[in-house]
Amino acid sequence: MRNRSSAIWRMRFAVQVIVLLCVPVAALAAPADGSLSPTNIFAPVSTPAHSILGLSLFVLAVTAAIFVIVFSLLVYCVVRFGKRADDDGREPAQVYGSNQVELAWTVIPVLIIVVLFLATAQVIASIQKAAQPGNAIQVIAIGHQFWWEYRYPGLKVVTANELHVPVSDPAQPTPTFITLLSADTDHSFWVPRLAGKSDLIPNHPSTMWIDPQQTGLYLGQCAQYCGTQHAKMLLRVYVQSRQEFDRWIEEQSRPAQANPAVSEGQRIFETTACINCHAVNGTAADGRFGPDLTHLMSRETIASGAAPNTPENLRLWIQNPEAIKPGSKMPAMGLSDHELDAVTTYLATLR
Ligand code: HEC
Ligand SMILES: [Cu+2]
Repeated sequence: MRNRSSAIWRMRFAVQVIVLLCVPVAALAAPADGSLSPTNIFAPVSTPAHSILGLSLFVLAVTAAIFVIVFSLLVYCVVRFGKRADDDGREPAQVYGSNQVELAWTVIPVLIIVVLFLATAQVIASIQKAAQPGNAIQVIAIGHQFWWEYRYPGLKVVTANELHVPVSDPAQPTPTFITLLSADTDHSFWVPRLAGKSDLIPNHPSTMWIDPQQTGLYLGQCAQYCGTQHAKMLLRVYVQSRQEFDRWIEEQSRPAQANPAVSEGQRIFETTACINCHAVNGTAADGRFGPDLTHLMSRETIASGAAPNTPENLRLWIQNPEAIKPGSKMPAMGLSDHELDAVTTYLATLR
């Protein structure tokens, strides 16, 4: 009698363990409030991200099957062969060596690994060898500590931190091919809903591509530790309709408009070291160490997504970048309150 009740207890314990182990998987698959995280790897909108999700689900299915088989056998053994109340305390028969069993547990895992390897290699190859159509958008992305520079070669557009690309109709794809470069150390471009991670390595250009099929804002994050402010090196990709994108390109390719009302701020900007690091197209400022500011106000955020682009944040940033991004590569320039106001007012005209 005691035997049976202890077996039932063990069985119940095993079931509880299995249920507990399943909770994180269920939580991953379905967020409680039903909303989608902007970086959700389960909601791809671009071909490379779709292939990667398909592969992940395949790997998950294979490993889940292995888990269920191994765990069931384990539970069976615990329940069936555990110590019993009427145990006579003698050592059970010891078995050494079995060619069949050893072959089975060597060959089967090797086969599983080969299948996983081939599936992965196939996805990598299909993404990497995708041909670049003539109408593809070209972007050069340059990783800097701790911000992103984007250049549209041939279009005279240079911007920072907020990448704009056109939506790609699957019937007539207009993918964006991105050449990845680095100005200093390793970074990694990762916008999970659009594509897998691709590293930006100094002196080693690489390419990736996306063909987002839905307009919207897609977020990401530098995925390779690159220094103090790596965590605030955020990625923002704006996928726009073709008309909006063309309009954006047109606006971005214009030089900055001179505005006599803010000439004091412009003068301070141009006589302080700002222009050694920042460019404002159409003026004397042609620094390249920091973000291009020609159309600063067309961006929703500053400092690589670290803060919304409001006049207060701009002023605070120029006064003391450390207040927003400790360890950033922009120094506090020690401007007076009056100079700060004037420079901020000038920057606010750069639309
Ligand atoms: C030594 C080079 C350097 C100097 C000098 C410098 N900056 Fe910067 N600036 C940077 C860098 C680098 C960043 C990017 C910081 C980051 O996001 O990590 C930046 C970011 C900015 C941004 C935010 C741009 C964006 O889109 O995120 C503004 C605005 C700005 N600087 C204004 C100024 C002004 C005004 C001055 C002069 C008072 C100045 N900077 C002087 C290097 C410099
Ligand atoms: Cu980085």
